[in-house]
Amino acid sequence: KILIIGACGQIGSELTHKLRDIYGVDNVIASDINTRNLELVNSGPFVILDAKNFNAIKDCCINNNVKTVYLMAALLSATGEKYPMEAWDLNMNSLFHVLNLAKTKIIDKIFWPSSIAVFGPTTPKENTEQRTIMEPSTVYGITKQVGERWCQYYHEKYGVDVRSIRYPGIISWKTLPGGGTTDYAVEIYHEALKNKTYECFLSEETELPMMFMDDAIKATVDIMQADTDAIKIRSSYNLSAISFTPKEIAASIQKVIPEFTISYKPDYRQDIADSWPKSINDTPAREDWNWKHEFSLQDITKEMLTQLGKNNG
Ligand code: VAH
Repeated sequence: KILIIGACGQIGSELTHKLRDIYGVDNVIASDINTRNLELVNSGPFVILDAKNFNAIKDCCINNNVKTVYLMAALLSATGEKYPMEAWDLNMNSLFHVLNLAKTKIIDKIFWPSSIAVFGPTTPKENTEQRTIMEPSTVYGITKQVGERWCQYYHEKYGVDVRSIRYPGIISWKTLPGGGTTDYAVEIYHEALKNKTYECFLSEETELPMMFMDDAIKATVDIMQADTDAIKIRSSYNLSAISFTPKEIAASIQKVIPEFTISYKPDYRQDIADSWPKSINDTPAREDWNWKHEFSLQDITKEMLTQLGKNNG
């Protein structure tokens, strides 16, 4: 069976539905620290699980014959700057717990998300390579860089089959993101429909790598279904789709909602965004396990406004 830790989150909730479509509802156990996402909680097997509690995760895996774990729980970049020690505690200890369950053969396979946040201000910002300077300046980025090192170590030393992707900013409409710097790219659609205006917490020229949720979920499923010898990188794969600035996403919205306006009021998240790449080179993922993205910014804007428009009646 499959266990998803952090299933109530932005990616976890959609990943749960996708994995249930593929493997069957009863074969995918969703878990989270609380039941904040009732749609998800009521959609199939769900357990309350603290990602920091090794014995709780171990018992859940043994009692339910779980062999694959998707660890989607983490404090993201903006929250991590407010609560550094909590971010270190959750992001690192949850990873150690699942790596150790795999080392002791209680589980067989792990998916663990990394992020473009592993790159820092000294990383070349255009077409950022898979292997390059990595001096992350956020707590979240530090946890992801160190986490990648541990994943590769456990694979090489103990044969653990852990697979990882450096997600860019993810845009989706089903579940709100929480505590991310790229969250502006989700908020803007909600505000465009509700108020026809948005005050952006990043400056208009802040270019960041982004991806629609459907592409991110496809990549997650694809890397986990790939033959193990196709996975040549056991730290984490760069993954790319598109890059855009707040100015560009606003323009794509104005094509649909001409009266939409945007203003800019950068806050503490501007420094985080400025430390990240503008675009990512994901050639290894495209070569090793045939990754390719599908959604353009125009596709994303159409899908977001259509789906959110339906939700708002
Ligand atoms: C964040 N959405 O903003 C996450 C992600 C690359 C961004 O890691 O922290």
